[in-house]
Parts: sequence; C-alpha cells; structure tokens
Amino acid sequence: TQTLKERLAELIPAEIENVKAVRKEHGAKAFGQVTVDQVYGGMRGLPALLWDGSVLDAEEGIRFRGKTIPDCQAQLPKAPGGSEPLPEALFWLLLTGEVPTPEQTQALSKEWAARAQLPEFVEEILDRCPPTLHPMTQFSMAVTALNHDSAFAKAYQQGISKKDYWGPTFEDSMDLIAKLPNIAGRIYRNVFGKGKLPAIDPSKDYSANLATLLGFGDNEAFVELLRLYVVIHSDHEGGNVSAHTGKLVGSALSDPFLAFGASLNGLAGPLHGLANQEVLIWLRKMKAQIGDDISDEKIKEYVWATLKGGQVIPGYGHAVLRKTDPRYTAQREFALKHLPDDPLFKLVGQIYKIAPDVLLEAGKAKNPWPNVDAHSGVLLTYYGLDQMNFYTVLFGVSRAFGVAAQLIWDRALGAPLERPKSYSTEAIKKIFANK
Ligand code: FAM
Repeated sequence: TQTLKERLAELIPAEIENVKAVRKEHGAKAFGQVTVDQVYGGMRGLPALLWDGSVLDAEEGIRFRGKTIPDCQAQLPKAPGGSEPLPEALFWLLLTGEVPTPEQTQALSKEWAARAQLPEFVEEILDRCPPTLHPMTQFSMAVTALNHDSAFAKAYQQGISKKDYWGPTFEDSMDLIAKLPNIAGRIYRNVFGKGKLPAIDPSKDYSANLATLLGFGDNEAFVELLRLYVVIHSDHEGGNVSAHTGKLVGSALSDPFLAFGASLNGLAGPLHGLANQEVLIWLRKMKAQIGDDISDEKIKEYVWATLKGGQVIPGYGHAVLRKTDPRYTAQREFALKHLPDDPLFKLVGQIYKIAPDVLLEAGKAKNPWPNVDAHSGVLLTYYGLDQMNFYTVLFGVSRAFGVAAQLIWDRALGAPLERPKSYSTEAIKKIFANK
C-alpha cells in the first residue's frame, strides 16, 4: 500500500509546475482595489492567501478539496461498523485531493499510534501546571515544547536544501498530530482528575484512542461523535485566525510545533475557537436566569439583554459565512440521530428559531446564523464531557489537521516569508486627501 508521503512526493512536482504556469500567465494581473476600510476592518474579503486544501463559500460553507461535509460523510472511509468519516482519511484528502483506500486509512491510524508517545519532559511540564491554568494555555505550551525534537529545525541547522523542506515538515506534522491525543488526554486528566492515562492502542483509529485517553472510549456513539467532530473542525480555508497564524509563523521557517503553538494561541480567543466554551457558559447563564419554563419570549428577551449589554451572542455570526454553517447542520443531524430528546439539544434548536431574527433586527451582524460553535458543546456535554473550558482543546486537536496540511504544502511550493504593508492614519490621510 502506497504511503501518504510517497503519494505526496508524486504530486508535488506537478503542482509546482501548475503554480509556475498560473503565475507566468496571471502573475501581474490585479484582483481589484483594496479599500481603506479593509485596512481598518480586519482585511475582510482581502485576496491575500493561497490554500488549496479547503475553500469557504459564504452561502454554501466549507468544501474540503471540493467536497462538502455530506460528500465526505458519504465518500471517506469509515471505521468498521461506523457511519462517520475517519479523520485519517480527511487528512489524506486535504493533502492529496484524493480519497484514500481503507488500507491507506488504516496505515495512517497505525502510523499515528506508533508516534503518539510524548517526551517525558513534556509530560512533566503538563503535570506541573496548576489546574487553574486554562487547558488551551497548557496545550500551546506542550505543543511548542515539542520543538525540542523537530526534524525540520534539525535539518535546517544541518543545511537542508529549500526544495527538500517539505520532507521534515511532513515528519514533524505527523509527529504533531500523533502526539495531540496524549497531550489532550493528559491535560484533561490533570485538570479534571480522571485518573491515570491509559496506553494508546495501536489497533484502534485516532478518534477511538482520543476517546479512550479522555475516558470515554467504551462509548461507541461518543467515538463516532469525535470522528465527525475532528473532520468538521479540521480546516476552514486559509484566512481564519488559527490557520492564518500557522501559515504566517511557518513562513518564517519556524517548525510545525512553533507554528501550531501560535495557531492555538489564536484559537484560544473568544471570537474564534473559545466560542464553543462561551456558548455553554451563555446557555447555562440563560437557563439559570430564566428557570425551567424556557419560553420563546424569555429566550428572545435574554438574547436582546446580551446584545444590549454590549456582548456578542456566542455561536452566531461569521466573518465569511452568510448562511447557517454546514458544520452546525452536520452536528444537528448527529444529535437528531443520537440524542433527539436531550433538553440542551432542544434548547439549542429553540434558540436557532429565535436568535437570527433578533440579530437581524439589531441590524449589526452581517451574518445572523449559527456557526460551528453553537452546537458542539451540547453534544460533548450529552456524553459526559461537560468541562466546557476543555472544549477548545478538542477544536485545537482537529485544527492541527488543516494547519499541518497547509504548512507541508507551503514548504513544498516554496511559499515566501509573509510581510504585508502597514500604514499610519497620518499616511492614509495624506494619500487620500485629494481623491
Ligand atoms: N452577536 C452580536 N454581535 C455580533 C455578532 C454576534 N454573534 N456577530 C457579529 N456581531 C457584530 C460585530 O461585533 C460587529 O459589531 P461592531 O461593529 O460593534 O464591532 C458587527 O456585528 C459587524 O460584525 P460582522 O462583520 O457581522 O462580523 P465579523 O466578521 O466582524 O466577526 C465573528 C465575525 C465570528 C467574530 C462575529 O460574528 C462574532 O463575534 N460571533 C460571536 C463569537 C463566535 O461565535 N465566534 C466563533 C466563530 C467561529 F466560526 C469560529 O471561529 N470558531
């Protein structure tokens, strides 16, 4: 069975030529103007990054190498007896644009299980953290510390040729992804006191091992949820904060551990990955304030009160999407299948009927619809993983797939150091004074 690295080595030369041809023919052409508002407004819609792994359409949502989430659920290999796509197959797809065979998928599971062990000093760093140190901070510290054994950093010191950068980047990326379940599991057990970490089972797939390390491995429905969860949170084109950060830091030839550690610090922001924790906190506060008789009217009042308090409705809105996030829909369908009568699931559905109209009436948010975070915590809570300040760690485990895939392709294509131009307001006033 051909390995992922062998298949990638076959694909890279043709893609280098493809990019050369596109730049030769179109390189000097302009997308269009950049407005002053885009400079002040967070670069919304600014054509600035290249990434082939996934593209986000405002109306339709994410496509992974052209495939929607339902396409992936239909076409990607599953675990024996499972119905959700395997993250191993998603990683193969992100990197190659091809669907791997079940054998190739299984080989990835084994490869990651073989590379899963953490260096002892990283385990000690995690064990020394006070439980009051946020799980995301611990996560980023451990990932950054893995730089200690980076193949890329070592190769660079030994004078590797630029055309070979992608090889050690691939090796570091495989080690990174493989080691995340042990990091996440160790943090979870340290912070929430769930006993000794079990060993990785080399005969199990990535999600099954992750579930076991968290203490939920004997619940097949939870393992299936993790498979879906890791697939849908993996990549969301190149411009979201965690993907963009990883790409930028990697462009300085910082190795994948340093680059993904930076991504995690971006993901830890409440407007990005931490939103899945914020949603649960918001739901809990709403339930505490309203009590058990949660009528539409009371929910509407609570949503308005949040907005009037100058806070955002967590789990709603998006910088690109202008429709309900298909990652929300995929989770809703999972819930309808596995936990249709769960009260918290029903509450999320009730809010879905009310919050968009309030956001539309408030008139500020360009997208009043729910995003991926509106639903994820409800599913994890149902299965007993109800420690919400751990949720973004799971988001981070998944996002490593997209960030690592980008880093490998950036090095393969010789992506240069990223260095956009900044302006002062004084300069902007001068430039546009007479225009
Ligand atoms: N609740 C209240 N106000 C919102 C809002 C929401 N859910 N979404 C946007 N707005 C406001 C936004 O704060 C801005 O107000 P100001 O002009 O006062 O700053 C205005 O509407 C225009 O913003 P926008 O252009 O519609 O959205 P942005 O592209 O600036 O921001 C988000 C996009 C995701 C940061 C924003 O929708 C938000 O804060 N959502 C709540 C937090 C959240 O759920 N984040 C997770 C996003 C998810 F995709 C992820 O990355 N995991």
